[in-house]
Amino acid sequence: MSERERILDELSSAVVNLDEKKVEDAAKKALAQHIDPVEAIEKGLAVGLRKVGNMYEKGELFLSQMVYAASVFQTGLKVLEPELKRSGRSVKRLATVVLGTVQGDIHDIGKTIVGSLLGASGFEVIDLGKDVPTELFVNKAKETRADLVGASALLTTTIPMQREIVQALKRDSLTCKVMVGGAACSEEWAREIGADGYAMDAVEAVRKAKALLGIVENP
Ligand code: B1M
Repeated sequence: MSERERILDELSSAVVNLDEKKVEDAAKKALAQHIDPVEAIEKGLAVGLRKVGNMYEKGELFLSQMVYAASVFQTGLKVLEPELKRSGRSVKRLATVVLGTVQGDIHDIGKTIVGSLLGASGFEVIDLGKDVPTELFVNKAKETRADLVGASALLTTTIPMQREIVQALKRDSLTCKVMVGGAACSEEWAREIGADGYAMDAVEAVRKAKALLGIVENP
């Protein structure tokens, strides 16, 4: 196992083992070893949190442990985030994105990562937070003349809100694009509800946002 793989594994294991101290140390090591913060998040921290989700689903963990794992994840993220933001500091604003987790859903970790990476890639991100009513997505999109609305949903019970957002924006004749994401949805779902795009992770979200808005990547 290479040093890089070992650190990614430490990040993931620290989340699974609910170890705040280890996650902080591993995140600092990742930065010291110049591991891309996006990779440290996606291939380290997020892998651990998804393992925790699977263990919870199988009844191997209590809800309180899943809550704690999310906070361990955030501790690691706090160490990595400044580097993530620094990488995009000098980029000029490409377009405005209104982003949030849909109403009824309080899962905001993935959405926040997507927002950070969009911000670091030159987008102006207006993050509405979690449990966001459809009306607020629409009003903010109007007020800020957003180019893109991004709606995240992780529960099978809350993905219908993504459809509601697509329909409400259309009803108000807003021409902004809509991107959906989150563990509960898929490319097929995005097509079914008339969203313009779907992304399975934060890196793809940036790529999709650029593609939807016709922003040409620097060679
Ligand atoms: Co909950 N939870 N949770 N949870 N939770 C899931 C989603 C679940 C799959 C766990 C399981 O049972 N295996 C399950 C949903 C089942 C279902 O509906 N099919 C579940 C459940 C059931 C629940 C509760 C109902 C539990 C209960 O109370 N009995 C409850 C719901 C509360 C509510 O929302 N009303 C609940 C609560 C919680 C916590 C509060 C404990 C915590 C959330 C803390 C927080 O977000 N602040 C939590 C967590 C941590 C999880 C898991 C373990 C991890 C989610 C996460 O943060 N992943 C999750 C299991 C799983 O997803 N496999 C689970 C890491 C994150 C980086 O990935 O969010 O997928 P993700 O984001 C990715 C991509 O999806 C994508 O990019 C991100 C970065 O790569 N993406 C986008 C996300 N949004 C995007 C938007 C885009 C584009 C891409 O464009 C706009």
